[in-house]
Amino acid sequence: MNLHPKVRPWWQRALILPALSLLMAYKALQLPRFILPRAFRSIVTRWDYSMFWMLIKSGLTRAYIDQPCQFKMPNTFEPKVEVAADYKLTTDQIQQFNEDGFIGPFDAFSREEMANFRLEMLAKENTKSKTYGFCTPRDRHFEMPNLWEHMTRSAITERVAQLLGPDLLCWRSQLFYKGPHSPAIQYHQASTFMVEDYLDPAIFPENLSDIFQLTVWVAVDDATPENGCLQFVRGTHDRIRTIKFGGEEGFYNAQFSLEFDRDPSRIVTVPVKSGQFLIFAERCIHGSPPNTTDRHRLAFNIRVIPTDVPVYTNKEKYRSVYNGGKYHLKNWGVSVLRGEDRHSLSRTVDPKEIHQQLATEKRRAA
Ligand SMILES: O=C(O)CCC(=O)C(=O)O
Ligand SMILES: [Fe+2]
Repeated sequence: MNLHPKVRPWWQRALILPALSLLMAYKALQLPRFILPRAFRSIVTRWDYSMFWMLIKSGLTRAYIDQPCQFKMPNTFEPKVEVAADYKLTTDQIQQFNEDGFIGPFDAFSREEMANFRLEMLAKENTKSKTYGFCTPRDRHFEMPNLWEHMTRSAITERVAQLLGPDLLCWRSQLFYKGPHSPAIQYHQASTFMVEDYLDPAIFPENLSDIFQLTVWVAVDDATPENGCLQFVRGTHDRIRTIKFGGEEGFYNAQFSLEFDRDPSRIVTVPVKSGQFLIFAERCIHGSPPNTTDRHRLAFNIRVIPTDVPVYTNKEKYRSVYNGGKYHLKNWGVSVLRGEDRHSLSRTVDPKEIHQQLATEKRRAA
């Protein structure tokens, strides 16, 4: 089933609606799932009743953007690990992060490091990923040693560890080439489906009300209100919102509009200097306005989870509705950013090993 968020012609909706109602009844009656085709089995297992009902009652014009969940404020704002003095977050900062859903900017890289990395990023633009075999900005840390080195810097990992715990994995990274005069990345939020597959979640946290994933967003160029720095809607990691299908706005290839209170007093615009980074819950509503300048705005991000969160379990391919179709996962894996992976719940890849293999192949070919 294609779950692209677009408004379908009436006859398609007339076919899909009864099928969805049947699947919802199937779930309610707790009928055996193993006999269902995989796509239906996933829907019956992964969607809760509110997801079915939102689609059905709106006649397939509205849906939850992700698995619904309600954030539960932690009992304590003590850091989850002790770290070196340079990277320490105060309990006030951690409380503020839990209230707002984002924190930063913090310093991590020198201007010179970012100037070098900018050239590397530009050289990779429009090139095929060695991991996936097609052009995608995703997961280039498997083939860019400097990207991986930057991702594992203590300035980043030690701060994230205080919010998420000592043992951390990266399950995905992305390069952002926001070109001159390019459009906004519209407001979005994500929990487990990551605005992608809608049949299977990408990540499987035990408790949806925790903060189980953080995004680290690093500015390679200065990010300003003019070239499209990030904007957050304070406190909106409290719950998952609904989307209206179709409409003016665009999220890569998908077209939808997120339904939330656009009260300007809650919208925070966060300029970030080259070499600085932000940490945020992907569930906190965020986006970036258009780049109105003649220069690009380069950045990269990392999705970080604790080692007890499984990713893409038993999947060979993962489908992204907005970003380049099917991702074959045979070369993909989670990678340890900090600490140790005592759970081994997902396929694991050490990017350094791949870098070495690629360097050897290059030497041989020369
Ligand atoms: O770089 C941007 O404009 C958007 C970034 C974003 O949505 C993310 O890192 O999750
Ligand atoms: Fe995002």
